[in-house]
Amino acid sequence: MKVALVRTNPGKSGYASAYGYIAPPLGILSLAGAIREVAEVKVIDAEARGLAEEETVAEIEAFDPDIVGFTTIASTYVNPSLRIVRRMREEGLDSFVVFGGHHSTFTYPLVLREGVDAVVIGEGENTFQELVKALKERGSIRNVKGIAYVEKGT
Ligand code: B12
Repeated sequence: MKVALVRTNPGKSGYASAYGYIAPPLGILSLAGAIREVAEVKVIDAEARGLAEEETVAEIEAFDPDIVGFTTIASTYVNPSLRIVRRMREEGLDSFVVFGGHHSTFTYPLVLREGVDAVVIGEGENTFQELVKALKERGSIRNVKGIAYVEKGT
């Protein structure tokens, strides 16, 4: 089971220009630690590396993950993440897509409407590990608590 964890590049950040640094993506690093026993993990930090969206898509495709998780701890990450998901789909990559972080936690109906497969609500270490295990072992996420997803249109 291969999992890519992505922080997209929202372009100019007020903090980067004011303080001259880009903070490490603590959330997805913590998640990577939480799932490394059950999956091979690759972290793609497009913001720190200044990757364009097509370069981010190319890195995801080259890794060919079963699951791709996008961090949306700030709303600035949402549109770039959704554009990348659309490009992945256009190019035939059918990885299971998970969003997490503050924005998606509070707006999951909107995010799910855009074609995201599941949203992890709140802190992700335990829930995401359960989700990865469920997909690996059963192929179904039905009994995983702490997620939002669409089933039969609801
Ligand atoms: C530290 C921090 C920063 C730092 C570093 C952020 C970073 N790049 O890592 C700095 C100072 C740079 C920063 C900047 C900004 N921030 Co800030 N920041 C925080 C703060 C205080 C903590 C975030 C953190 O590191 N938490 C610790 C880590 C371990 O947890 P985490 O990232 O939340 O991840 C966990 C869960 O969210 C979840 N999760 C997260 N991602 C994913 C992905 C997947 C796939 C899954 C399953 C789960 C998951 O699981 C993780 C583990 O439990 C939060 C408030 C808070 N108390 O959480 C605000 C907060 C995230 N920031 C916020 C904002 C608005 C911003 C700015 C837009 C401010 C600005 N106007 O410029 C910028 C955005 C920069 C950008 N590039 O977009 C808002 C976001 C609200 C929103 N809806 O957009 C918050 C919620 C504060 C608030 N209440 O207003 N921020």
